[in-house]
Amino acid sequence: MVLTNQTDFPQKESEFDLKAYLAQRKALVETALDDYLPVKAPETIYEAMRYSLLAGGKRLRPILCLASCELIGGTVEMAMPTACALEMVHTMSLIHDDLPAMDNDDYRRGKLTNHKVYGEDIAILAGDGLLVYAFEAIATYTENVPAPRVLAAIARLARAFGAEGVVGGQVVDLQSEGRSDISEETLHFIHTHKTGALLEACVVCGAMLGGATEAQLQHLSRYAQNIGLAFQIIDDILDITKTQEELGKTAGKDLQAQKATYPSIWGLEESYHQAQQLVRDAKAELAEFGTPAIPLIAIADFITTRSN
Ligand code: GRG
Repeated sequence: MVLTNQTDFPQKESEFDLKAYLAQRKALVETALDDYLPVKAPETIYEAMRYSLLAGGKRLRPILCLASCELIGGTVEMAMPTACALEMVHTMSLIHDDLPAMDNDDYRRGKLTNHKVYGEDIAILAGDGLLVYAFEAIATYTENVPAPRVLAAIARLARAFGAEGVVGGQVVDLQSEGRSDISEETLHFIHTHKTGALLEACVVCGAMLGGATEAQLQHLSRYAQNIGLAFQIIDDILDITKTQEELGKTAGKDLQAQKATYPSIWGLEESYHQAQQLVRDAKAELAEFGTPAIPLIAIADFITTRSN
């Protein structure tokens, strides 16, 4: 069963076709991204922005945002501009992360990285353009949502992406490279900020737009924190166990850059067990939502079963 609106929610997890749901949501998001960002003059910058934004990827962040808005009783339409903005800022972070001054990567989403195609100067600006346009898109295209909810979502996204969140996590990650004395606490800080903060914002912003209560936001925030950490643990495992073709980006980068990871501290098996426990904890936070939470439950399971 593919969900198109609230009334389609399945009554049992076994009736829910996650693969079809993810494919349908990905297609909706990609159509909206294409519409929101047409090519204008100067063409080079729009082409560079679109090159990375429309290069594929799982679209997990916008899908989480749409799903949490619907869980609260909102619609896909109410959350779509914010969902796309979340994908824009995520793509921006990937473009900058791949730059020679950061991770220096040649491949992303199965294609050459932005700076390899357009040069470092344009890649920096493509990231900047996406970051700023994300906020313009929310403010311009959100309809049928009370303005205070939209403002709250904008503030939440900005906080998650700035020095208190993704930027802060990236800084500590860069400072930790090549050091053998990184504690589990520091690793936890890096991952909860660099990866977890944005995933949490996706779920929380979607729920805010749908009109969630404070208590519902607390549950969803903890759900997202747990899947965020599980997501990064699995990312570290995949970096070791998969090939470049399977990942669409260079494999084995963490070992090469002498990065501390969960597998380097706990080993592969224990890391996988920890990720599974986090997914169980995440799902427990959804208990009070009943059957409308089935998509978020299935997405939590997908975090540990994904292969790229
Ligand atoms: C935040 C203003 C600002 C600047 C960027 C470079 C940087 C600062 C932060 C790096 C953030 C980063 C790249 C974190 C890694 C997150 C992660 C696990 C990405 C992979 O996500 P997937 O697997 O990728 O969802 P797809 O391609 O499927 O979207």
